[in-house]
Amino acid sequence: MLTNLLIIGNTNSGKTAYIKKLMEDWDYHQHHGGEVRSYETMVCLHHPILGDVHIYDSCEAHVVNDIYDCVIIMCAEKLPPIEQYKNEIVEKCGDIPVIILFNKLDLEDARLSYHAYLEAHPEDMVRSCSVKDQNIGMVEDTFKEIVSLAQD
Ligand SMILES: Nc1nc2c(ncn2[C@@H]2O[C@H](COP(=O)(O)OP(=O)(O)OP(=O)(O)O)[C@@H](O)[C@H]2O)c(=O)[nH]1
Ligand SMILES: [Mg+2]
Repeated sequence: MLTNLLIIGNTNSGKTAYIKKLMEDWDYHQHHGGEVRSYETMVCLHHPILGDVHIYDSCEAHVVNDIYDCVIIMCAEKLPPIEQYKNEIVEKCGDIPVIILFNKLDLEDARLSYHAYLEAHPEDMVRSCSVKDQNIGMVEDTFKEIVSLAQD
């Protein structure tokens, strides 16, 4: 099973840090030209149950295309243009799961932003994590749930 996942969001929201954290925990292998750069990454991870997961990381909405099974919109203290991303996703990918993932929950500003968003958007699939503090929000747990959603 192969799952293609896109992570988009503002610069500095922690997209690359999130992927690097997953790579520490999952068996990682390089795949045609895939590499971790701070900007626009493509990596391949393998999980014994969830199978192969290709993760793309960008801050540009234009990279959205129909290969994706699921999109993570990464947020931190500042919100990216979520509505614009969602429109782009529906147009290019149709009805796929979109997860609004708040990172940096170890920081007060990100926590405030997360709670405000949750309250204002009860219809959205909103999750939270912290790459820096695994006691606050396990990166791997949120990711496994997201990949499972993408495979449904
Ligand atoms: N406190 C805190 N800092 C974090 C967390 N996650 C990432 N960071 C820091 O935030 C900064 C930006 O992280 P990146 O992963 O480079 O952000 P990015 O979204 O990939 O940014 P671009 O590549 O510019 O689009 C780095 O200094 C990270 O160490 C977190 O959960 N908590
Ligand atoms: Mg990056």
